Amino acid sequence: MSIATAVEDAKAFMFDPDIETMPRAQLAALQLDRLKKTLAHAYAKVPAFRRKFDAAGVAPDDLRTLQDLARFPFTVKTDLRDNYPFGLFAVPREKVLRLHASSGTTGKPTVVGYTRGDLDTWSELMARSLASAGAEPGDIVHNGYGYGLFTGGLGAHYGAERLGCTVVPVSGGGTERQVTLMQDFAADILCATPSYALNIAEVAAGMGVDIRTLPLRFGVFGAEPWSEEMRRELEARLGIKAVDIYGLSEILGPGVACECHVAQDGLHGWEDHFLFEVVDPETLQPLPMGATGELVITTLTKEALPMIRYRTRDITRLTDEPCVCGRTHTRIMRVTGRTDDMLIIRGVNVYPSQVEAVLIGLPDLAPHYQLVLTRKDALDSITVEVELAADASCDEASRARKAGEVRHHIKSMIGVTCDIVIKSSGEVPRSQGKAIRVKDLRKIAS
Ligand code: DLL
Repeated sequence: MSIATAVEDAKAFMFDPDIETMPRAQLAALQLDRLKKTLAHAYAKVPAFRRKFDAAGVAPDDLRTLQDLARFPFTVKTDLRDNYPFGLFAVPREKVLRLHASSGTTGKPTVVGYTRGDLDTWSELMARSLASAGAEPGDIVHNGYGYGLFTGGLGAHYGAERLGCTVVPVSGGGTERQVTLMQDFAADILCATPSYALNIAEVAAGMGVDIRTLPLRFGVFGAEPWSEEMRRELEARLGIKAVDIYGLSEILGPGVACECHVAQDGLHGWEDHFLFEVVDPETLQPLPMGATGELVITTLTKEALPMIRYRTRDITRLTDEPCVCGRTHTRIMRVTGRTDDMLIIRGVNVYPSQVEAVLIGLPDLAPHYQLVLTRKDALDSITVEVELAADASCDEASRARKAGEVRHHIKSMIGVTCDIVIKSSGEVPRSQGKAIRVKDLRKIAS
């Protein structure tokens, strides 16, 4: 396909072509206008924001250009916890039509709320994202994201309906039934976490169902870090194009950014509703376009829960290089991990997604793995537990050879020495939603 055809093709399916292809100057003017309103709204309605602004010696009127945002204080997850449950809401509680919450590893959950207007914006941005991922009105969307307090299920659900699709609200779990429904209803689009999509592919194979022969065209995968290697694996196993979608509950839920199926190369961040910055996670200074650091997001239209410079902890970089699809919105390149997921093993920084990329590239292994952390005599160790492919030979000698090979590749690609445990097929726990990649036994041991 030539680039021109690709652009026309992609444009045909844009949910909101005027906005998605808006020239930069116009987009920046829209952002400035909305940013001023958001700062004023947060300052007037949320005492916690007012206190933070006052302490930093800034007021909403100090913002004259988009660059002035750098003078405003960051918001972090503990601000939500400290104001649990509704303290950061900028509207009376009765105006909040929906609550979602994410359970943290420690303490209270993070609670987020949406007005009618916010729910409308969310549906629209999810519809835009799904269309960018290849969905079209009339498609059947099999929604395997969890329904409930997690934003994935309902977020994708209302977006798909807004686009004009038929939604199958199946949520996570009951995987054999999911395969049967995908077959019987002839799903066109699969929405799920990448790890759960892999689980579906495996269960289907076990049932003797070849998903590649079904009408399924696109997978819209997100909610956890995944690698290019995992993308290729999912595409091969499911016979689809796999597209990356990003979001977080504190900002919206799914639909903050999404790849286009044309380029599959970075996620278009919807800049008419959000302002993206990347900062150095140590110094907190803004980094230039293209540099890798922590993603910081400011909402531009949120009513119930405006967020000013929210530190996502997600590691990525932005690019403003034009995309072949014709969309002008800045792309967030794949989120490779979180600052708080980063493992430091004897001085080497390791992200689980880096290990994933190595494992999937090796023959005779299944893409199921977990990293186990232990501590002995104040020294941290990492054990990679990975499964053999179902058809690989599993005698002791082959396992030992395989373990040596994995250890060597991880050492040479990532620079860390690991212990390797080669598990038999089916021994690594399967994901029903967000996969648990790291088992940290250090606190228990010490
Ligand atoms: O995971 C929202 C979502 C649902 C996004 C469905 C995409 C699809 P939370 O539970 O609040 O919200 O978790 C947000 O998940 O800060 C990232 O660390 C991670 N995350 C989300 N999408 C991606 C992605 C939903 N595409 C946290 N790649 C975020 C890497 C992702 N990490």
